[in-house]
Amino acid sequence: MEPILIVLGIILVIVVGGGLWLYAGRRRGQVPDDVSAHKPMSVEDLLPSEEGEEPSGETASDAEPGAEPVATLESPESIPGRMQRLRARLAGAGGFGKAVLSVLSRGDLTEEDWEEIEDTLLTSDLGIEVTTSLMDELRTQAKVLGTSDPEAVRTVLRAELLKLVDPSLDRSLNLDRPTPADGAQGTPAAAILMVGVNGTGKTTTCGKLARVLVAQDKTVVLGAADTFRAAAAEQLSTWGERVGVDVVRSEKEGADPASVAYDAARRAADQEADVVVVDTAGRLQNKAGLMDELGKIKRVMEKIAPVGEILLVLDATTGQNGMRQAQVFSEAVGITGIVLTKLDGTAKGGIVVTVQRELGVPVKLVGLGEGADDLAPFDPEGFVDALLG
Ligand SMILES: Nc1nc2c(ncn2[C@@H]2O[C@H](COP(=O)(O)OP(=O)(O)O)[C@@H](O)[C@H]2O)c(=O)[nH]1
Ligand SMILES: [Mg+2]
Repeated sequence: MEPILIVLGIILVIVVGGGLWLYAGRRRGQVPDDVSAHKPMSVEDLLPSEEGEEPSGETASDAEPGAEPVATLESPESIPGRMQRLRARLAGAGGFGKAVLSVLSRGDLTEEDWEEIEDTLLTSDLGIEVTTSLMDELRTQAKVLGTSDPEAVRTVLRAELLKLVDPSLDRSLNLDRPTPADGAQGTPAAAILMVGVNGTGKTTTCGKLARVLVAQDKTVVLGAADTFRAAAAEQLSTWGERVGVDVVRSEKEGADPASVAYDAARRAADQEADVVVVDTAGRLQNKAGLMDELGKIKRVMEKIAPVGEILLVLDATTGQNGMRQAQVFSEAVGITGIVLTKLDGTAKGGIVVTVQRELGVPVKLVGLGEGADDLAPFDPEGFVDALLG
């Protein structure tokens, strides 16, 4: 072959190869959204996000070369990031603590001032019993203190509210891998059962919780045991797809919820997943029916391994009515923790105290918005600080 042809060939390879490399580089540079998904928290992150418009999209075309092609996947926000954002949102709701604080800071309180404080506490869903004892405590402290120094008053009120919320309670989710039931195959996952009245936020919480767990590098299986409405399984599947979590569901509307729950626990054990989260229907037809359905779901799941968490989902905006429903659920099935949703929609944070006292179990998670990452572990100190503004 002519040497000139060899030289031309080499030049051609360099030009074409270089061009392709540059093109690929530009394409990589064309996805600033992906880059911004990993930037630190900013003010915009504190604002409510539009449904389906989470900033953390990641698609297959953005992935490292050689990675498995996957559908549009989202990377959920980390725990510290969401705590900070949720705290800001809670403070924005204007807690009752702030109102009480402003009266207390007047110093030399008249009977009228005390009545104002009492009214504020009562309308915050603290209940009469807690309000009365808190009033006594505050009156005593005010006498001892004998000052209107806002900092000192704040310290006293903060301590009293914190005592009511009880920072000593264990609020961690039980995610320990359970011991398999006798004769069960596979490696059972930690099981979480989500229960509560229709509309309180169960399905949403299952999805948000899956995201929290994925952000903690856990593998998750979701079970759509609300077979009452086909839309419920669809809703859960959408959540699952967004973070790349398997969803076990029945194609048949009205299928046996217990059998779906069992299949989900089975699938999780076969896959050696870390956690299985099972959504249920919230029909409150009568207590016997509820006990029957939830009891059966729990029993069949326990053919694989014990259920470590039964979370009661409560809507914080429903006040006393919600409390009555909660009682029925807690009698129907043993509750291990409470998820208080829609705290963003109420300044009545007193419900946290009331529900813990009446049900005897801690609030473990709180929902503070409709956004995908608007769920966080409940933090008593952060909560009280937010109430005080
Ligand atoms: N503002 C607000 N809305 C919520 C929260 N959690 C759930 N929701 C909304 O409540 C509605 C009912 O939720 P869903 O999960 O379907 O309730 P379920 O019937 O118990 O499964 C939906 O519109 C959710 O977006 C929350 O923490 N804050
Ligand atoms: Mg639902």
